[in-house]
Amino acid sequence: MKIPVTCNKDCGGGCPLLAHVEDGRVVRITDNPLRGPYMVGCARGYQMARVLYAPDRLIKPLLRDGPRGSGQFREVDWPQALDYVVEHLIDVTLRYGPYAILRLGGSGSCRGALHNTELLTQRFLSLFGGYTEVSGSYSSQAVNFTTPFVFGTKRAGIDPGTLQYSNLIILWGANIADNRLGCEMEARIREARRRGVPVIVLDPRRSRTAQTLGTAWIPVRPGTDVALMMAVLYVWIQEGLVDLAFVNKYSVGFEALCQRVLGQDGVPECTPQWAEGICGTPAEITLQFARLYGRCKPAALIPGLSIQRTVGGEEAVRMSIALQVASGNLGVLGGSSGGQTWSRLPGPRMPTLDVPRGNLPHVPVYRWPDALLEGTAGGYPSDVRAIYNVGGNMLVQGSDVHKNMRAFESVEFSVCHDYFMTPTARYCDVVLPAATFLERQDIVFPEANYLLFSNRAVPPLGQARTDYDILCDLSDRLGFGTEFSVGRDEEQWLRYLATNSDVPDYDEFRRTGIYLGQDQCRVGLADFYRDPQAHQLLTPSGLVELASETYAETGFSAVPECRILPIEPDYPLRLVTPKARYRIHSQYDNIPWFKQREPQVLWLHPVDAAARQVTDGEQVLVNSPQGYVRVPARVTQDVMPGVVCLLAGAWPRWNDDGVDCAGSANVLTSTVPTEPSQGSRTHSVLVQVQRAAGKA
Ligand SMILES: Nc1nc2c(c(=O)[nH]1)N[C@H]1C(S)=C(S)[C@@H](COP(=O)(O)OP(=O)(O)OC[C@H]3O[C@@H](n4cnc5c(=O)[nH]c(N)nc54)[C@H](O)[C@@H]3O)O[C@H]1N2
Ligand SMILES: Nc1nc2c(c(=O)[nH]1)N[C@H]1C(S)=C(S)[C@@H](COP(=O)(O)OP(=O)(O)OC[C@H]3O[C@@H](n4cnc5c(=O)[nH]c(N)nc54)[C@H](O)[C@@H]3O)O[C@H]1N2
Ligand SMILES: [Mo]
Repeated sequence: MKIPVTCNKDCGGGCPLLAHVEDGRVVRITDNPLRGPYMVGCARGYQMARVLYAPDRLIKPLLRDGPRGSGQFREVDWPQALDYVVEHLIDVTLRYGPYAILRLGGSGSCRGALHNTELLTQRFLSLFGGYTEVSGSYSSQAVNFTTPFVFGTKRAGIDPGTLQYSNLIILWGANIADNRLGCEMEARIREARRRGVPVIVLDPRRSRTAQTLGTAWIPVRPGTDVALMMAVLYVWIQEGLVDLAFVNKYSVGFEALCQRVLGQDGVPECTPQWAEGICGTPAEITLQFARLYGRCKPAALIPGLSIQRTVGGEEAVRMSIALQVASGNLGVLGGSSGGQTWSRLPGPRMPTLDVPRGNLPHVPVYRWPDALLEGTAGGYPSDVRAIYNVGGNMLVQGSDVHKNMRAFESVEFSVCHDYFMTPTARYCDVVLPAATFLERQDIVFPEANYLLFSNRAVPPLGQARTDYDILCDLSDRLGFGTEFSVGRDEEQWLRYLATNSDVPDYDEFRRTGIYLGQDQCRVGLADFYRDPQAHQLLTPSGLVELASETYAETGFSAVPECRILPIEPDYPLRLVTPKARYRIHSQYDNIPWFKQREPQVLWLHPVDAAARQVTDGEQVLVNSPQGYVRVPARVTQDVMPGVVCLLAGAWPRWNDDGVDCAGSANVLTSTVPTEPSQGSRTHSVLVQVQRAAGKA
């Protein structure tokens, strides 16, 4: 039997797949043949059966039976587990009020209409009577915060299909070959490259994208992109490459930006030589790049989310937009807005599970452990005593793992739904075994213009249950079961949601697994480009605000500026912590097939290695003010001098000295956010590296 399913992992993808089921088991997963020609899945979806049938998969509810973090649990039956949860949620709320429960979660299942780990938990806790919510996004907080000041909207993305019209593609901190950022993106770029289109990759390391998709790699130190972007604009101004008619028609603030770039009030001229000192990018390369970019149209600038997960990342966002405006590429087929590539444009209508929106206290997600540890005394809106975690491995994925452990230790009660005994689950009091996407059905939202139906390939393994079923049972016990489920099971929900959608035939949708929206070449802000008067932006001027007085009200400069974290004598290396190819964040780290394909190592340039007498393969100690990690060094020219790289997502393994010997990147990161967005800055981390011999 071949069953259309959807990989709903958080790569922007939503990949249409086919589960091959024999004798009640998923034996293989391939692409759904009814997909579009450029839609291809990847190992993380094709190999999902390894997750489904992993020997360490949780299949029974567990209650903690030893100290937090010890991993000692005992199996209980479902009624016992659910009664325990109900009793403790009520107890905490009676004693401390409703806001004492913090909702945590992450990218677990964030693309489903029904089995959406965030919406489900929000709905449940809202009906329970309230909770403390985390606001913002680990992924894209700085760009989400900043873009509305510039465009009046966040919705300024592109469809990958439009790349067929591009004559230049710039992947600015976007590692498409590993991270995907949508199901089609990689194949579309590959196709453009075959047409002879230059694909320029700007990254502190020669990523797989630089190796396999790029026609050129331009190294740039992490967190310094804004300076390089200013130098590009400088060259354009000097060489008459600015599209002034475009700038005047569509934007305000260009003059102020020019003044900044040309140097004024003690701010230096942003020449390529100036940028070289900051970015480490040779001035000659910047000059050539600026000329190519200024002349080759249309040009699609595809920024990764990486450039805004840095200190001052807000400014990189503003400058990348400014470049697309100054070069006349905004709103144009084959161009892009320079804002988030990953920002859903209006697509086929399909509602999701709704959440009663109350007036809840919020804490910025990047600061959740601070909110737990400091509470109202530290200026946070509530004192949290319990954690409800669904679809997140926050202890590992949140910055500063040591702090996260303290935060989990500080609460009186914690629950987790997951597939595995993750490091976060180990710190919880109750761990409930959840079903994977192969064991349930859902409607899934990809980034591009289509919807996917994911059928149930097999029933849940053992006693695992869907998050929806778990929360239905808890709601029943708490007396609001009818409000939570509205009497609908999974199938009834999906049929109900589809009734109010653009999908004309639910059964056909379910059978094929895919519904394509009409326009596969949507361009963000295309209406505004066609007629800026009739489609004014929701900014004070109605135009793109390259300088923004409203933004200045946040306490930062109206004009984009360089706010770059300086290195410190004790921590002279800049660490980046990008995504692994064979993990989704921390997911799959426990599955040997994936683990074997990507050893957890510290990338270190030969110059930095020699200065520390480190040889390739040798164990090194990496430390920041937050902690120590011990991993083998990979001495390589594929990372810039002065920069080191450790992929995010490894589950920590502590030795007796409190050193993590697995290489968990967030042992080194801090919860101090980038301002004013309060976003993550996991690519602005300063560390020192030394030989590990005798140290750990
Ligand atoms: N250093 C560093 N840290 C980072 C990042 C970085 O680049 N560097 N990236 C950040 C970003 S962008 C993000 S989005 C976050 C992600 O942070 P998280 O979302 O916490 O990361 P995951 O490891 O994907 O954790 C998801 C968990 O949900 C479980 N899960 C998956 N599907 C389901 C489901 O349907 N139901 C239930 N109950 N559980 C499910 C998985 O088994 C897994 O344990 O990490 C952030 N942290
Ligand atoms: N395989 C895989 N794919 C994923 C995910 C995953 O966990 N695994 N997570 C998904 C999610 S939730 C998200 S939010 C996206 C994240 O997408 P991104 O944030 O774009 O991903 P990163 O891997 O953090 O960084 C991408 C590239 O940028 C480089 N880089 C780091 N800092 C800088 C910088 O300051 N400037 C420049 N120019 N480059 C820099 C890194 O070396 C890396 O090669 O990826 C999604 N895709
Ligand atoms: Mo993310």
